Amino acid sequence: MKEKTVAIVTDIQGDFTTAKNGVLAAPDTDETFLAKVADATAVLRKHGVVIYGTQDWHPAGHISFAVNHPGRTPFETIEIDCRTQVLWPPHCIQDTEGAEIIIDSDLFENIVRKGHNPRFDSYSGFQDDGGIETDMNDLLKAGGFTKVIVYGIATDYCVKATAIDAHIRGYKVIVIEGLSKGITPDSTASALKEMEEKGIVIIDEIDPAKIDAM
Ligand code: VGL
Ligand code: ZN
Repeated sequence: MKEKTVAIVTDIQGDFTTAKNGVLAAPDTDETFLAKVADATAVLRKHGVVIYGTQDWHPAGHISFAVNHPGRTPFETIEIDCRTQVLWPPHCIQDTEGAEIIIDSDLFENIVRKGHNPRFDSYSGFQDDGGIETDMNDLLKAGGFTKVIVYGIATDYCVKATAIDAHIRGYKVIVIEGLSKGITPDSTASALKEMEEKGIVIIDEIDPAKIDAM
């Protein structure tokens, strides 16, 4: 029997893209990249892959925003309750334009929001840094999915955390490097290495035959 495959397209939101002059744009996230992601997603969908998205969805008082820590600046790292927290410019604030997903919403069967708890960051689409699960795993279990394809923004944060959490939960995981962009080159390279070492398959472009054969 053919295994059921879901693609989780992470955080394709204005604030993370150069195409929309995003406040936290990953380099090279221009219209060309967005078109490539949208086209590949449409191809996967035609091939029978179900498409899910994640959406970073923060309240204005979110713990990850440097402005909420007096004297701190974006991209600094601080320790909170024994967790390392990178501080970001305010981004993906609920109900703002920058939080909108900017590829065709008709592609998606489901969007899972994350990062709404002001006290915890949540790069992963499965759970936040406080260990509270989103609906993702229940939805995937209910749908009978066994394989998870992950791509989007940012390779070094959301893609990595979502792929690793899917792997931990027992799914076969494939990350598509060519459909993902990271925030910095160094953290992107180490994220790809870390995922590969865990047994996550990294491929450059979508390849339905290869995905089926896994
Ligand atoms: C993300 C930075 C800040 C991500 C979220 O999901 O990749 N990165 N918030
Ligand atoms: Zn965020």
